[in-house]
Amino acid sequence: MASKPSPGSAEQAINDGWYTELSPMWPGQGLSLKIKEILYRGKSDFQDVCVFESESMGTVLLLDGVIQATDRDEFSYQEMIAHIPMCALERPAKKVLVVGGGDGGVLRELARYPEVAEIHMAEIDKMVPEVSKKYFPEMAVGFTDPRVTLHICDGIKYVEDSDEGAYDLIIVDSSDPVGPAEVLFEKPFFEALHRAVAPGGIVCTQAESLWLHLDIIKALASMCKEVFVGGSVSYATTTIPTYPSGQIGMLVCAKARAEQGEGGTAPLDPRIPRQAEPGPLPKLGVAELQYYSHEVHAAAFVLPVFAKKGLQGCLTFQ
Ligand code: SPD
Repeated sequence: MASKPSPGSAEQAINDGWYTELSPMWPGQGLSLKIKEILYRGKSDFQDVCVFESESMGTVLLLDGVIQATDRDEFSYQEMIAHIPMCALERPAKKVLVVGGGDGGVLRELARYPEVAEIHMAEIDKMVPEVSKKYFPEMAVGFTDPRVTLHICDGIKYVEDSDEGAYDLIIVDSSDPVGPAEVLFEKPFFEALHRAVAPGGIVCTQAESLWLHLDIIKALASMCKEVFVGGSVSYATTTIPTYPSGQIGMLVCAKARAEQGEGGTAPLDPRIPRQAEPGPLPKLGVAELQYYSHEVHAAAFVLPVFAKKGLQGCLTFQ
């Protein structure tokens, strides 16, 4: 007898030439994409990995049956989660850490900044960079930048073991909080992130959808406010057709500046872009930005009324 597909696995989600994204995180709905060809299916130590060619969105990467990236729209998420914090910083970032993000898209975006000296990535699943390099060369091109060091390891342990204030920016490019990424949404991890980021630095984390996960965002933002004392916590949003509800956001948490004691200067306001928009990177074949601009940066923090009300008291600038 054939074994039953595990819930959330790619086996469960692929039927009659169509993939449907099913998850208890968005019950009762599921985006469907018509499949041209399945290119890869594997099971790593951590999750189910699948790549397929779709009719409408190009190549698609699934982890545990959930869309992580498609050729057609990945730039909106990768550019926003990288450039919002990079451009909000008061001083150009020199040392950046990416936790997760094994597809390489965020690395590609960070590589656009000539001032960055070191980019570290802590990715738990070696299958994700391997598969991405093979099937998503335009996204994974960031791995070829000489400033990038890939550490295949537990991201939490990596952050805990980092020196205090080691990074100007830490980006947590995680999958959803079910499965291997669940721990990346918990307080002990945020306390470790706070320790590892420099005073005046930023931690920017994938923070789900306003339409589906307002309760998760509320809890996450409130917890971050407890951790980033004297700093600031903000939510920025981007549109992306292949993520559930077509929208995803990020929490942008600024650590208090060294000189900023109680009653001192105001916390960093990430709604203001301070660093120049990065350009193309011909050396790696990386073209102009397609989504991010300073105008989009400022607009990303403007929340619709229901979200503003729902997050009342959880964010620093309201
Ligand atoms: N619902 C899916 C959320 C996935 C966020 N991470 C995507 C990784 C892209 N680098």
